[in-house]
Amino acid sequence: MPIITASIDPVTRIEGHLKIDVKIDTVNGVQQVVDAHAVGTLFRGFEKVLEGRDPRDAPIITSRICGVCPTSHGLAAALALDDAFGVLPPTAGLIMRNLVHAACYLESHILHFYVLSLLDYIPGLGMAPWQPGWDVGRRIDARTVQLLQGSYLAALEKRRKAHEMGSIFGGKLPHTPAYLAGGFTAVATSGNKTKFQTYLTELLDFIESTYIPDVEMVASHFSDYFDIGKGHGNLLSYGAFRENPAGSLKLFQAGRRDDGSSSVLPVDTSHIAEHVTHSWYDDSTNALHPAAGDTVPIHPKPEGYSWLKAPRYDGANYECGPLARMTVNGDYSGGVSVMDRHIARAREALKIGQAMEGWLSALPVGQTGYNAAAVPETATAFGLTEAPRGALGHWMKVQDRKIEHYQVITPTCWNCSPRDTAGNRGPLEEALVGVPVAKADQPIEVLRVIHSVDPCLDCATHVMRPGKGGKVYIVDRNGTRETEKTAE
Ligand code: NFE
Repeated sequence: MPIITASIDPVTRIEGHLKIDVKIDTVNGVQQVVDAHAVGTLFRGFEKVLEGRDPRDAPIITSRICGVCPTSHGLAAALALDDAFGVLPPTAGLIMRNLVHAACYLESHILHFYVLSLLDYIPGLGMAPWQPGWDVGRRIDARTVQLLQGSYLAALEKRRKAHEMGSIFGGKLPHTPAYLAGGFTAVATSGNKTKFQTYLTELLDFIESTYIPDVEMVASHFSDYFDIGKGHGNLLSYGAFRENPAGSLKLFQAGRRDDGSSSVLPVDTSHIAEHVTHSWYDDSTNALHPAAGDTVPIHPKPEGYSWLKAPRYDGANYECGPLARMTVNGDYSGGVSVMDRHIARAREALKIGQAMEGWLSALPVGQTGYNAAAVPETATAFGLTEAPRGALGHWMKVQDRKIEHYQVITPTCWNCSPRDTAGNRGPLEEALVGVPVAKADQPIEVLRVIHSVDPCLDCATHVMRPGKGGKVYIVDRNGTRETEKTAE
């Protein structure tokens, strides 16, 4: 049989726009994926938007990179500003940074399992937009499917409540304006602490009584997926949720774990470089550290096939996300697979929710959340944290009190990166190779692997192109309209 090429474009039930091309062939009598390309189909120019701006704008602007992990970008930018301004938050600010960031994790993890992944395993409700859909098989009995569909509907409400909880201190979500250099804008009252606890109790109950059992239920019917979708097997975490201002204590420790090894290696970000050989960026920017990297789009380009760059650590591929965090931290000891990712993510939600209770009770009432600091004349700084989907870094240079240079490496850039200069596949691409496919025209097995890494191409890429005839206004940095033209 000839090799079949299947394109899933766009991949649905993810954030943003991802295209996956797979080659399917029969090997040893099993029809399976033999090669894969992950294509980020949109350009994200936030780094260029930031150049020339006041550094204090960075948390506000970068949180617009994405609607599902805006607090992570706000926090990463604020950490870079702490570093640049030479300031650390007071206890109240540190705790509120954690609580609002953690609220976003709960929202994101619940959303991911129920809304983005579950329908790879059970049919959706018998109406649009759930039908028509791909054939997901009938491994789970009708009564259990009905229970899971009920959890799906409950999850819609719970994830909204997670956002409402975060907005108690964040002011609003998804794009809270509360993260800033030296801390956080809010001041806690005993009333809003109690309100936060009420939401948290309800969400913890849902995670314990519904989310974790539902994931385990699905895993018990799809136990073959503990052996599917491994990829390179290397895991990376920057560590997250500081428990003291300087960050020497964290809920999740930083570290790397290489495939086949049980030892946790340190993370030294000077070993990170972004490859662009197969990305639509100028080759003169290849294999640079993010502090020196640039965003120079070149499209088309002979070897290019994605707007994502390919971050590598000492030239090696690393997967990041809840499984990496939980494994590196010693909280999870399974393997690397589709189901390990789902189970680690659910258990992480519980661990974070329980930690939130401790942070909330330690949150001082009536105390300022930030320490003021002046914008420095010059600085070179970075902020590292973990977004729900994994390792997130912002690198910044300040010159004449303005941002001269900014680079962001998102978790999805690690996970969904294209091939690097050496030709090695990115983590998701590698995880897809060997995946058995029953029906090449409905490769649901491929979708299960893609969804397990929870891609967010919004974080990785962005562009807006006006339709023909659309009015384009070019606005200078002071907000003054300079020119107007008609798009062709
Ligand atoms: Ni748009 Fe994000 C998270 C970040 S993933 S969701 O989590 O950073 O690239």
